[in-house]
Amino acid sequence: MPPTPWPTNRRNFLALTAGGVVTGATALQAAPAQAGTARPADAEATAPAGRAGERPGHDLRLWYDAPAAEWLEAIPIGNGRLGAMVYGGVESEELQLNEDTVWAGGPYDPANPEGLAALPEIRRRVFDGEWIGAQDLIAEKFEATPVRQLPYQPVGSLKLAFPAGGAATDYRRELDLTTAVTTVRYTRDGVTHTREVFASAADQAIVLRLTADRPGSVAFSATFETPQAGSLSSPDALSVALDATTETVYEVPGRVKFRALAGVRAEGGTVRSASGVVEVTGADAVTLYVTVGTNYVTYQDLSADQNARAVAPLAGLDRRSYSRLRERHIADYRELFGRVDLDLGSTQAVDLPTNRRVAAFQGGDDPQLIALFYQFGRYLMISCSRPGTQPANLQGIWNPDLRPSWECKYTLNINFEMNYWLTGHANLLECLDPVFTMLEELSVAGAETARLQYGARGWVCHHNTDGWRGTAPINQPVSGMWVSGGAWVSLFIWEHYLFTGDLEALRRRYPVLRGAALFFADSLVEDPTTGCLVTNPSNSPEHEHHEDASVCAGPTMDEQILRDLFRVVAEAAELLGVDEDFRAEVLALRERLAPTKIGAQGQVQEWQQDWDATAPEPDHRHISHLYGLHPSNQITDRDTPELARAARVTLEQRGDDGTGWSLAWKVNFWARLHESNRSYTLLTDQLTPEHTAPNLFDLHPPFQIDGNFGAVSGVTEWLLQSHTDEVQLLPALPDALPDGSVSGLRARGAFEVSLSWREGALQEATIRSLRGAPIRLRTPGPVRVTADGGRVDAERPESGLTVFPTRAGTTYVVRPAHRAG
Ligand code: FUC
Repeated sequence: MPPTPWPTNRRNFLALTAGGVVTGATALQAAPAQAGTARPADAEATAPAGRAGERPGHDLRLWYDAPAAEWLEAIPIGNGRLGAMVYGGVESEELQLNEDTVWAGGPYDPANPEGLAALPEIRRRVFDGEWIGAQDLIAEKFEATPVRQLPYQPVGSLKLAFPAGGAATDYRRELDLTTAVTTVRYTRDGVTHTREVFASAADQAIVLRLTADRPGSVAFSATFETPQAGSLSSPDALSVALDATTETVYEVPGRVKFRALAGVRAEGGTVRSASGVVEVTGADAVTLYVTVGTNYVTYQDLSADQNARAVAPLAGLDRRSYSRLRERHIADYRELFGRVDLDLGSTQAVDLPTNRRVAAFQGGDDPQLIALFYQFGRYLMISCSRPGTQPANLQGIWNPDLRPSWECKYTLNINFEMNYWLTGHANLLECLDPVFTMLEELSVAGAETARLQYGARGWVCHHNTDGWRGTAPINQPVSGMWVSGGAWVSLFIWEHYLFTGDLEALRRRYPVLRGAALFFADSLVEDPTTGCLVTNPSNSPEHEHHEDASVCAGPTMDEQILRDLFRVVAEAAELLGVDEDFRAEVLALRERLAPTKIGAQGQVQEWQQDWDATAPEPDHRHISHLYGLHPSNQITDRDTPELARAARVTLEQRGDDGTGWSLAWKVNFWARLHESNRSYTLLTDQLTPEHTAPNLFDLHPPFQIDGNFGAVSGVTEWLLQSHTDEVQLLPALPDALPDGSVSGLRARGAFEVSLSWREGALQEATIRSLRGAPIRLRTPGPVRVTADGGRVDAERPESGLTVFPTRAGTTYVVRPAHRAG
């Protein structure tokens, strides 16, 4: 057996869990640490747009029988950086465009230099229960300057107008998730028109193709419109250009400049461009491509030439035929999308347009809608977060408004992390890449905030950041004064390591993780009542413990996040053979964190004091103190049964209503508690028109993409969990989904997992070991394991737990013991 590349052994596991102290419960923080490499996906056959899916009832298309009348009916496409919402009109077409670096404002440093002097008094007021006074002082002296971060901005729209004509018949528009191509087709005046649009990462453009079944029938005029201060031009006879600068109305004036180009390549007919409008008449077919360049290099640097960047992709676009551009796009997309296949069964409902399915959805009558929603979430992730792009903001990359809700920022007190939970299990780890780049940037920007406002080393980021990597507390203290945003996001560095075993990536990113911990090593303070080390000031995200007061010391979530952060920094330092002293220091700090407590109502206590019963909003959407249950592993029914029971009480108290993302978090929470049917019901609540738009965007409301991504994470948790030192198969399978299969999931420990089930029981699973780590496999019943045609010797310490070593590259077949041959 090859050497194990990571510390999976129980000794290590137990040594690192000794620090958690829990009132009335055993505090085990399971610490699976594992290894592996990404597998290139096998390409699947292309299903031509407009035809039936490859497998009946397994059609991964969103489709509609009318053009989009509004933005939430339009179809999102994206290549990670460029996004468009495609309306699919008959008289006109609109591609509402985004580029992920188009933010209002410009480089600025919001750290408040008055903060440090005010900090001792703020802390005193918090410890003395003068919360409103503390918040007043924070608002006066401790908040960011300016106090609001900047909004993410739209580029504008490319608009096509078609010649007048009769009514359209046989209209259909669709998005094929297996190709990431959207198609519009209709017949008008005896001619069938077809339009395909996709956003190519391979060729860095949005590509639109117009064809007709009668020669010479493609005609339109095209131009840009923008809400920004911009101008139109016709740089040559075949293209139009939009040049603009983001709004200047904010305290940080707009300095992002961009150029959008639309170039036309017609087959037959004539093309002419003048005064920013391009006209095509009598063509057989037209390929039109849109490129966008901006001057944004990094959050500190706007020195790029937007014109050169918009022009750069044109050479490749001009050289390639449309079918080649399409092929390159599909091959690139499928490398990611094609890894996971999910089949939950299907009914007649699959024949309905997607918007009508959402309106009619009741759960079991349309299980395929759950699979479609799942794969749509994976599609969105691939479309808005790729190596080299900005990470997914509150709306991914899709935003038509100058003043979007919550500025369309990166909100770190739940939304941003939820965006990325799916990346491990749903096998899209490459999409995490922009998060790591952002973390590096935050570790620089946040070092200034740490130094100026806390007199601390390391780095800090509060509850939001923007395109300029603002890290100081913003808005009102009740929401903005949360200190653990950066710490939470930095844990993705460790998660990536658990799923891949990529030690070199961990080595590169370790300084960021270390810096996150260093900040708390310098800024934690001793709670005068308990002697524990606590954050102060902070809050339990956005939740008031008393009327108008949320600021407090040591909210449970902070202490849980730091328990994880200090542990993983210590584990990483040990693995990398670095920082022996700091390792000892963080482990000692970890011992002194406040434990997760159980309150008088039997609930998980949200704050150090048992305020839960009287807090003014008992059904608040944030359930931050259950961070320990999900995404962390500090609360499990096996290792901390009292806390798991208390988590149930908390979830009952909070109730089953909420925003889209809040429902999605509850799907994950109940799955972790193995309450499959409750989890399922919450997902079905999410999949109703209140929380799911006709185009399947999740609604807070308004549109917020975290709910889409959180749901993918939750559905995966029904089928596979790996947050403890075990890989669990079918840990929370809902009764409503008795038959199905999934392939290509990934588990911590670097395993690729496929499985099928019938009548609610595991039929077969295959586990491919990517790094040769040993596995502790938990199954619903006893299983036998074979590999290379022979039986695998396994230990069975208890029923349903099978433990065996693995070899890298070997696939293990797992079958119920009673059926195994
Ligand atoms: C947090 C949440 C809100 C919203 C916003 C973007 O502030 O409390 O519900 O999701 O982020």
